[in-house]
This record gives sequence, structure tokens and C-alpha cells, in this order.
Amino acid sequence: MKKALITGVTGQDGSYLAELLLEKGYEVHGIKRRSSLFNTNRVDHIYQNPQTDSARFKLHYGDLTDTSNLTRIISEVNPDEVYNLGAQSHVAVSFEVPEYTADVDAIGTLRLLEAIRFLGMEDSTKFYQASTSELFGLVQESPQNENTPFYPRSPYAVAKLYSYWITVNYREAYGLYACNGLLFNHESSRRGETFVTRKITRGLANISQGLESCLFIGNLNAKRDWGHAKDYVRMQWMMLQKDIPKDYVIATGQQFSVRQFVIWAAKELGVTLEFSGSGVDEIAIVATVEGDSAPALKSGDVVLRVDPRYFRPAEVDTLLGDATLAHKELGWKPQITAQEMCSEMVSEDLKSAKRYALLKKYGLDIPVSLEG
Ligand code: NDP
Ligand code: GDR
Repeated sequence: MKKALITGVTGQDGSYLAELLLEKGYEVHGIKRRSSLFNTNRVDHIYQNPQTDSARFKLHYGDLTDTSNLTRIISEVNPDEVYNLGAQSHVAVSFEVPEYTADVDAIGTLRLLEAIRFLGMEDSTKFYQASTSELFGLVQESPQNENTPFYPRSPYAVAKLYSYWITVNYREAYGLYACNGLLFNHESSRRGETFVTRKITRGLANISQGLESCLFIGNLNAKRDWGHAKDYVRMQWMMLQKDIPKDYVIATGQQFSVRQFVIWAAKELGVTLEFSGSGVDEIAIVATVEGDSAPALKSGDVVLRVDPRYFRPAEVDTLLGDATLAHKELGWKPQITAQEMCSEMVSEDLKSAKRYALLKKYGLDIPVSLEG
């Protein structure tokens, strides 16, 4: 039975990847952080009682800032494949905690690679690094492929640039099977609530049920190449199944603005919007409401305002990926479009907004976390 170790298993991608590997018959080990609140909700549905001999999903306490912990876990688990998905993954937050972001997102990768080398596992353990389209940053050409020059625009992207090169370096220096997946943005109903797509689908769903009144958002003009996380974790596994390790761009080849994503999400709720103003003044007003998905809304309601608090010190304005190499060499193609994904996300967020609204109706008021 193959064994995999996933850092960041409690995150969006980690949870989908764990599901995929379990389906493929792997024994899956994941690293979770100690937290004062439960932080395993994305993997609770695949939890297996560790007391049973047949358990194939096992969690270990750990942290990418802790070298001895990582070395001990790798030594005990002896994995065939290590997927390094753990990271302080929020670009805007990386401007607030740049040093921590570098420690986790850059040196954390080095710690894992060194542990593999120190334990003499270079020939038996394959390594996947969660690299990112953020490396392209201030884009030098469009679309971006494996040969496009990098120009990172945030402490997050600079840290991930280090991880990209240290992964390449361990491959070239020590013959380790190590590769980077240069993944463009990918989302799902499990996406963290403060990333823009989920902030929009959750915010508008809450507003539609009267749980919030207005969504405050940053740069509506930013353009992203959005795919579905389920499609992208499939690719992470495929990259480790080849004979020769290589780095691949993973993207849909289509880009849309944040504003367009807002329009799609509202449409899923039967709401059409009109935008007025521009830059810091821009607002979105309800033009029409159809059907019964948005009982709390009527024409003329202002449901979105731009708040400069969400502008970044240095922005990545536009990203568009060219995944031709992955299509050719790995036969990978995304199956879910950005608009289909938006529909799935709204539908899931609407379900939970309706649950909250029902509880509220019967006086069981549970506070909804709003800070984005
Ligand atoms: P998430 O933010 O959903 O998950 C990040 C995971 O990393 C969580 O499990 C988190 O734990 C864990 N983590 C954070 N800090 C540490 C630490 N110090 N030690 C150990 N684990 C830690 O990210 P995604 O699932 O969306 O992304 C997965 C990876 O892919 C990340 O590395 C991200 O940077 C990268 N990436 C993501 C893209 C995307 O669009 N989603 C695109 C390109 C790259 P906890 O649950 O406790 O917070
Ligand atoms: P990104 O994703 O920075 O691309 O990083 P995010 O969803 O945070 O932002 C995308 C774009 O939307 C703009 N934006 C806002 N973003 C947030 N979070 N909140 C807002 O209110 C808001 N308003 C506008 C942003 O300015 C940006 O232009 C994600 C992460 O998953 C990284 O870990 C990963 O490496 C990259 O995708 C690829």
C-alpha cells in the first residue's frame, strides 16, 4: 500500500487530495496544527478511528516551522509521496505577517526537503511543492506558461519563489523526484471564507437571507484564471506518477474579473445588479429580483461597496495561464468551468445561510463571522 504525507491537510486542497488518495487505496497521513478551536472540519467526514487496524487516514500534530517535528514524522511515516500544501496562503495577510509567511512558506519547504535528504530517502520519496501563479505577479507576458519570467508582488509570492527554486535545486543537486505545480487560483465550497470568491458567494448568500446588509470588497477590476480545486488536486497526484519530475502550469486558460464573479453569484440568487461609481466609490445596487432565493432583497438595495481597506500595497492585476504542457504530457484538462464552480459555491453557501436564517427566526441567534 502506498503511503502519502500531506502538509496542509486541513486546508481546501489538502482535504480534496486526502479524499482522492484514499479512493486510490493509499494510506494517508496528514499534518494538522494545534489550534484552540477545532480545525479539522474539512476532513471530519473522512476521519477514521485510529484505534482500528484498518484506519488509512492518520493525523499528526505538527508545524512547518518545527524542523524536529517534521523530521520525526517523515522518519516514522516513511512516505512514498510528500505533498507540501501547508502555507500561510493569504496574499493580503502576508503583508501583515511577512516574516512568519517567509518562515512557513519558504523555509518550511526547505525543512521538508532537508528532512528527506538527512533521512537518506532521496531515492524512495517523491515531493510535490504547491507553487503558484503569484510568482508571475507583475506579468511579463500573457498567457503565462512554464517559461514566463517571474516577478513576485507580495511577501507570500517572494516566499513561494524561494520554495520553487529550492525544489528545483534539490531535484538537480540530489536527484530527488521533486516538482512544482504552478497552480492558478482554484476554489470550491471549501475555499477559505476570506478569499475573494468565497467572500462573494457567502456574503451575497447571507445578504439574500437578511443576515448581512452589505459586502465590502477591494479591487473589482482584478482578473483571475479560476478553476475548481477538485480538478487541480487530481493534477497534483498525476505530477508524481511520471518517470521524470517536471514543473507544470495548471490553469483553465480563461480569465474573468472579480466584478464578473459578483455578477454571476448574484444571478445564481435571481438578482441582477447595476454598478455605479468607479475605483474607491464603486457600489452595486439591486436592479431586479426574480424567484424566491433572495427574500431579503428588493430593487434599489445597495449590496456591495468598495472598501479601500482591501486594496493591497502591491496588486497582481491580471493572471491567465497556459496549461498546454500539462494537457500534452499528462493528459490533464479541467472539467469544471469557473461559472459552474460559482454556481456550486452559491448553492452551498445559500444552504447554510438559510439554516442560520431559520435559527434566527426562532430566536436562536448565532453570530455570523463577518471580518474578511
Ligand atoms: P488553505 O489556506 O486552505 O490551506 C492551508 C493549509 O496550510 C491549512 O491546512 C493550514 O492549517 C496549513 N498551515 C498554515 N500554516 C501552517 C504551518 N505553520 N504549519 C503547518 N501547516 C500550516 O490553502 P489551499 O488549500 O487553498 O492551498 C494549498 C496550497 O496551495 C498552499 O500552499 C497555497 O499557498 C497553494 N496554492 C493555492 C492556490 C489556490 O488558489 N487555492 C493556488 C496556488 C497555490 P490550518 O487549517 O490550521 O489553518
Ligand atoms: P489571490 O486570491 O490573492 O489571487 O491568492 P484572493 O481571492 O485573495 O484575491 C484575488 C483577487 O481579488 C482581489 N480582491 C479581494 N481579495 C480578497 N481576498 N478580499 C477582498 O475583499 C477582495 N476584493 C478584491 C484581490 O486584490 C486579488 O486581486 C490566491 C491564494 O489562494 C494564494 O495562496 C494562491 O497562491 C493564489 O490564489 C494563486
